[in-house]
Amino acid sequence: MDKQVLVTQSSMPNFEKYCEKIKPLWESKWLTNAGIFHNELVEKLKSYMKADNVDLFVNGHLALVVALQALALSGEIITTPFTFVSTTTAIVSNGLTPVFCDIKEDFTIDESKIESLITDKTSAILAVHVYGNVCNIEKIDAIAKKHNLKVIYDAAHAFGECYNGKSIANYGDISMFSFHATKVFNTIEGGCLVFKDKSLTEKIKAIRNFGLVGEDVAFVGTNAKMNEFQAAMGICNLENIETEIEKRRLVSTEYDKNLCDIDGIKINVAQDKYNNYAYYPVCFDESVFGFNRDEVAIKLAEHNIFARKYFYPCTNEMSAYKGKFEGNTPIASKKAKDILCLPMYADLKLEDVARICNIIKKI
Ligand code: T4K
Repeated sequence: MDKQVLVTQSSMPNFEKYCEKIKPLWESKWLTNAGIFHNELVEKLKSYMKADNVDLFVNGHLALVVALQALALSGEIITTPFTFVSTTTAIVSNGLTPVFCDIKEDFTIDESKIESLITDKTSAILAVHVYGNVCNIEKIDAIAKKHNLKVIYDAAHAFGECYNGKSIANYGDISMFSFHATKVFNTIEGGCLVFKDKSLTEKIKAIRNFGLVGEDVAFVGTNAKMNEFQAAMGICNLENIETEIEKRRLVSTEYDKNLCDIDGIKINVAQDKYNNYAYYPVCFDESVFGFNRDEVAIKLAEHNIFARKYFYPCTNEMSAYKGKFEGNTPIASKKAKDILCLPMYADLKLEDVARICNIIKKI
């Protein structure tokens, strides 16, 4: 039986180090609700992301839900269907209407198609740095300014990235990062918001804590607080972030080397520019490669290698949303049919990468 390789594997801190870190919790018995590790992680992230306003959440999805609520958006939100369902659900669960815009070759929202979707009901653009590929920030910013719209980035995949010499966290009105177990940086489950407007601080804090402001409930809130075990995991993992990204870079380079010259296979060329190597997405053009994405996935699975179809289907083709919300998104639909994310994680052995590529080549 071939060795099993899953699409990703969580990076863990040193076991003793984590145990040492969480030991004081047995004394303090303070496990959640803005404890010492929570506050320590906030400060460490501010420094790492060079950001002034950072708030932590129990997961990235609720962070995004809270971001949209905090900005008091209304009506329509222009967004992409080529994403994890969380992006669309965050919009709909806020009572807002997603208006789907198509994507470009690099999987991010096609900024040239945004303006034609703006109506008098549009209040924001919610774009996604898919696989860590950075959206066209300048154009999106210019459109938002011209039409007085808010910009939210779902930066779930983009932790640790820089753009134009600045941390990616500092673009748009709010950026959301996911710290899920499958991400470049994890707090087991978790996420954060980085926001421009300091005056949102208390509102965001309140919404993620049941809307409480003192004894009053000022907002219809939720419970989205990060606990101390998550925060401690984050503090330990953050110490290794540079090594994590460097190891991923080596894996990515090995894939590139093996796959770049195969007809019908399109690798993610945008990756090297911004580089956190969160995913290794590959598009299979059946008419040239001879096999479609599903056939490749099955062949890899026969060898105990489990690649994943991130992101298939597009969110506007999912039963919950299909037919309910607008969107002419042929490129997103095509990409969703061709895409396969190959295994990618820091401890993936280069010989396993070579084995995966050989199976693909033999197909
Ligand atoms: N926006 C975008 C663009 C996103 O991609 C996501 C999440 C969000 C928003 C929301 O952020 P969070 O609320 O999740 O913070 C995964 C993740 O659950 C999800 O975080 C992620 N995106 C999405 C793309 O993928 P699954 O259903 O594929 O996970 P699962 O359980 O099949 O795991 C995949 C592989 O990861 C496993 O085969 C092995 C490995 N793994 C998994 C877990 C759970 C580990 O090594 N350790 C683990 O603990 O959703």
